[in-house]
Amino acid sequence: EKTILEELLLKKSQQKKKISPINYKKRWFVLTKANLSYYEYDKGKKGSKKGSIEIEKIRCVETVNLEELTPPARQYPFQIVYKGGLLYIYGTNEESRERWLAALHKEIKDNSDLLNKYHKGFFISGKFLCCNQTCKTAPGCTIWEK
Ligand code: 4IP
Ligand code: ZN
Repeated sequence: EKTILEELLLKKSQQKKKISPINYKKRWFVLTKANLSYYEYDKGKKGSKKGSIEIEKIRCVETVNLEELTPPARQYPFQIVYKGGLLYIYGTNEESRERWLAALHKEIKDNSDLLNKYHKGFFISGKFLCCNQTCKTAPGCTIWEK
């Protein structure tokens, strides 16, 4: 499958389990028509695959508002809302983030079940900072201007 875009980006752990740690890992992200996948990356080499999201399962791709006191490495967050989870990724700079948003928007534009509303705040400590809803799958609080 042809690569549309690839870059070393930071990601936040998805915390699929209740006791999962919050941590940030550098992963080599690869976008194809079918998947957004991320791999280990060490000494300039792509390693084993750590995760993958099917493009057709994506429901929203958008920026996220910064938390207070965000370190320099996490200034350009964006979110991937998909059937099965919520992934936060950090662009290396504004151009990097814009490139990923544009490429992803192009690939998901004909997806069924794209959201009309999303959350512009992070989901942290069991709630969305934007609306205080406590369920990760709670309906969005802000119109998504696609
Ligand atoms: C892991 O922490 C990594 O951050 C995983 O990211 C992440 O999986 C795990 O979240 C989290 O527990 P440790 O390495 O300290 O175990 P990666 O897969 O990039 O290594 P995600 O789902 O974010 O890929 P959970 O929710 O899968 O446990
Ligand atoms: Zn919200």
